[in-house]
Amino acid sequence: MPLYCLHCLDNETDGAARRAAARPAHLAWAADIGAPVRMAGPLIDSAGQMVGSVFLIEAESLDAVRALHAEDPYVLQGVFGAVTIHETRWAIGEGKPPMRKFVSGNLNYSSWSIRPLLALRKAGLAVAEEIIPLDFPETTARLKAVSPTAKVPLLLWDGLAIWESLAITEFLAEQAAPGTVWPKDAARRAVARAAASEMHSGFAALRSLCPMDIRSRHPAPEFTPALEADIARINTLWSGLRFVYGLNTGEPGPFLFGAWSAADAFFTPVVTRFRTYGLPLSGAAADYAAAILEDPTFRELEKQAEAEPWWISYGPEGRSSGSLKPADA
Ligand SMILES: N[C@@H](CCC(=O)N[C@@H](CS)C(=O)NCC(=O)O)C(=O)O
Repeated sequence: MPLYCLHCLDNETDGAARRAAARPAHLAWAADIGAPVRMAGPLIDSAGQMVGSVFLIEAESLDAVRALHAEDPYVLQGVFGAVTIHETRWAIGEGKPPMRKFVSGNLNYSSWSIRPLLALRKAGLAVAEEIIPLDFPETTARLKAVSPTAKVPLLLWDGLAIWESLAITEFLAEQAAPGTVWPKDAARRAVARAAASEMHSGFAALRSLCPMDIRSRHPAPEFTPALEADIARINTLWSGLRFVYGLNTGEPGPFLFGAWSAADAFFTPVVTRFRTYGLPLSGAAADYAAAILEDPTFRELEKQAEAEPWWISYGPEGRSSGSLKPADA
């Protein structure tokens, strides 16, 4: 929320008298104000007299803060002479509110966004979430305004902007309790990172032929050799990891490394693609996919994806523009 500084000097004729008369009403108004007042107090001259007021107020816009100021009993009673209002930023000082925000695309479609978002939610870190719907006319401008790559996901953490899903996930792991994002055990952690990296840089055929669309079901695309190779590798990888790590002691659970880890976050969009396009999975890989789809953190995200008002349809040329209704509605 933008922060505004209001610098208000009393009128030189009778400002002091008007201030004294309006003060109780002004203090009651200030205590009751809806918008967050980050700071308010008098301006004091060298003789110790109140000669004005200063405010730091969070508001949606300059117009919103002006409207608020117009209701101040000091304004209504003609206390002020010169008033300036400027937007400001809290760069230094104890009152600086933490600015932690995760910016994603629509949860239904933005597979790169939901990977670190799952890690963020699993870690339970206090970070606000914002969605920039993809493929609308204003999308690129909105992305460029916040992200150096004009892509999501993006993590804003106080003064830091972190892009790239894998880098965000690693940063979150450093903030979270050990074992919440990556496995505690060093060997498992190393292999979990390898699996997540393989996903981050691979499976191009699956990704382009079967775009993520969590809430919908589509016919399977033509099985090209590259798509078949991706499907085979995923079956082998998931079954193999479940065999070696999943059934092992230490960090038990139904996920790739037993307990949930960021490797599962990276493969969750892949699991949903298998469901959306009815792609073949067998044995332990199928059990793993079922566990992901039943996971409460995924279920919550799925509910949000189902409720999203934004739609994108995919044709042979790729994505169409976004719309507020499904293309076949
Ligand atoms: N390598 C990046 C990929 C990010 C990416 O491609 N994000 C897509 C959405 S899933 C995006 O922001 N596209 C921009 C657009 O659609 O305008 C990552 O891992 O974060």
